[in-house]
Amino acid sequence: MKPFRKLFSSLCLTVSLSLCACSDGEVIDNEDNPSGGGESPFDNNSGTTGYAPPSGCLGDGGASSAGPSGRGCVSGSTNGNGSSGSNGNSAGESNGTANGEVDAGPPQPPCNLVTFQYDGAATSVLVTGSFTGWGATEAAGALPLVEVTPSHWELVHLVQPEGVHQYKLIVDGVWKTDPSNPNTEDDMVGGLNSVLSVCKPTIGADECDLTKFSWRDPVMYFAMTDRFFDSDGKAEPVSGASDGDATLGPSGQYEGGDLAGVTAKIGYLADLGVTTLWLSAPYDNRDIAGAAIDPTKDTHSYSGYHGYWPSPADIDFSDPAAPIPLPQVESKIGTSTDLKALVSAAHEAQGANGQGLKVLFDYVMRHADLESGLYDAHPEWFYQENGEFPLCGALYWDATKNADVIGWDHPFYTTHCAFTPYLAPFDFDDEEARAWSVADALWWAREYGVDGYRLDAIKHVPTTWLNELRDELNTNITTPEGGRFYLVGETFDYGNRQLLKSFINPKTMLDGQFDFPLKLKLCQALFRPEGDLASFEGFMKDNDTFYGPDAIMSTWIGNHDIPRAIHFASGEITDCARGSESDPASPNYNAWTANYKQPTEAAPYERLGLAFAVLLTNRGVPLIYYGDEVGLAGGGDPDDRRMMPWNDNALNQHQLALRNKVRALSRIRAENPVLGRGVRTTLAVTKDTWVYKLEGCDADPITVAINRGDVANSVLIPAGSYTDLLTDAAIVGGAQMLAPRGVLVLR
Ligand SMILES: [Ca+2]
Ligand SMILES: [Ca+2]
Repeated sequence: MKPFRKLFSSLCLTVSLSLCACSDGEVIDNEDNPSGGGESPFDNNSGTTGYAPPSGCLGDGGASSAGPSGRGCVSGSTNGNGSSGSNGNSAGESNGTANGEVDAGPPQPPCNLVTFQYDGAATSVLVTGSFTGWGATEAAGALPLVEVTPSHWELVHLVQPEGVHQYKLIVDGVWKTDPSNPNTEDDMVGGLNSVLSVCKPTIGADECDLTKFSWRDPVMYFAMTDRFFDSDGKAEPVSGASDGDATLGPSGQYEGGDLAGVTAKIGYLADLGVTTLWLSAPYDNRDIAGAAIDPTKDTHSYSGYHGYWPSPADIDFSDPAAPIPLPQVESKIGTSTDLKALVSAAHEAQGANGQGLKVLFDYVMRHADLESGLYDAHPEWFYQENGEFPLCGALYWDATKNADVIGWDHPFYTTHCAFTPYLAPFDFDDEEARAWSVADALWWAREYGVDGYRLDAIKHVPTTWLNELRDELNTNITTPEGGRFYLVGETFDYGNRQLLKSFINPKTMLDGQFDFPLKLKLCQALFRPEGDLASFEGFMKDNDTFYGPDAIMSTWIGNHDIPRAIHFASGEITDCARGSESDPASPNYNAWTANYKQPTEAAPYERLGLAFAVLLTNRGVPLIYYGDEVGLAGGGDPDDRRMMPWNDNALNQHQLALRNKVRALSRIRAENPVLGRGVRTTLAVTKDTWVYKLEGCDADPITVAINRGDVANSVLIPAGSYTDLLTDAAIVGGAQMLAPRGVLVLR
């Protein structure tokens, strides 16, 4: 017990029990409470609303019934929103009052009232967790469940504070997860914690001015400049980089895409419904080829075409606004003038939301080229041991784990190790190094007028760096669009949500991160035959609040570090966490291979379209990785970075259909901010279908119905008259047949 109790306080991970929204009659689904799902008289997957359970909590399936364990109820008003931190009607807008359909009903219990249950013979059942201080005994704070009927134990408890908690049951002295709660996460000591989330996401009062841009609105697009569009037919290769035919497969070479090419395609992006552009790192990179991270396995050589190998001069930022010499744009993709023209073109474009496109640069702070002027002048700003950079791929002793741990994940080396011997890792414990890097990031932000950064490999940077960057941004960029200079981090981790969360605080750190755990669950739910939307819905409910009320995560299904999404959708790749593998000896090898061809059947494209439908009709900043709108093929890095195909004649009909769907969905999102700002209520969910509604801000609610099945499935749409925004067809509520892998977006 002891080891994990200690770890819990700082490291625990989480998910939640399902919640019921008392106020708006949200359907209770017991799918995620398998032990009790069928027993509750309030079990309600049919879409009916307005049950009145004994507790007086509308729609509550568990507060005091014999139903499943551990439900919180959402009160009828805004709660858990930032500083208010309490229930009540203070914030005005509400997840429940917006639709005007709900009777006042009985008084609402607080949203953090949770019923814990346990079924089984025992002499003592305790619950303990982050809300009890992890006491192991009643005297130490653990809470006793009462045997209300033979072998059925219950405790109704007001869990505080609101938010996400981890816990375990202690049954006759044995610590175990709550069998009635499917939401668990790694407890970091080889087991699992049960995870509980209390209270539902809410809409801040200041988020409902729909005429104003909010960072909850954007559809983001990642264009990797070198691989997007070659405006002049010229490329500037570096000597020795492994070249390949990037139109069809992997290449490590510069391929000719350029900043002017991105500018030329801003109109395409605006038409596609994109409202924010994430541009690959435009900074001057090293000009010679470099070996792979593990050259003993991957013998290819790579150029800096991706932009992740910055090679700054010894720039003096004494005057932060006038550095000497000026930081340089990578000459192989263009000039400073080209970059300014790109940002201007984006800002001046007419996005589908009626506004210009926002621009994020990828910022790379972890390292600098060994041959850079900066390293040459300040080797002491980089972390070395005995004149060498400790490599991230090596093992280091971790006293807290009493084991060797790889540098990528080691508590110290993760922020001090080098990705490769030629990329000098900054030592951000050095105040001067930190100040230089933060000054550099601030200069690029101001000089080019960008609206945010995508921060590469943020878990490899100490939070002091992040805190100082946020401080400088707050001081120097005082009226950012949407009230934030959006900082979205990349922490490549599909399971450890607590780790992702540890970098999120819009006031002092990140606004959000790329939601790796959501990508995993979305892929499993939609692309795998065994996928289950009821389980996914439970995850989503919890995930909505997990990172805090002010967090804005970027949600995604594909990026440049993993095989292309279409191959997960096709079933060619069955492991939704599969990454790039460049070791030819590995059975998962997928980097430099011709194995990943453009699928020719419809189903994979339709499944990918469904994934975009979920992303584009839910909270977060949905990301489109360039080419995914046409289901571009490709294995792992660098095969996932083929040239963007611009000739529609080279695309099959399913690719064109997918692009039409992504375009329609993106434009629907741009025109209906409620999809990003509103609160989701599930109306019905089964293994294969999910019907939900987004509402709030006095906007017309949007009802979404999806069918992940490969056969048509019927769903029940609440009574009313709707327009299907994807087809403009008029739809009347009632039973609707959804095509295989079909979606309705109804207003
Ligand atoms: Ca070019
Ligand atoms: Ca260069």
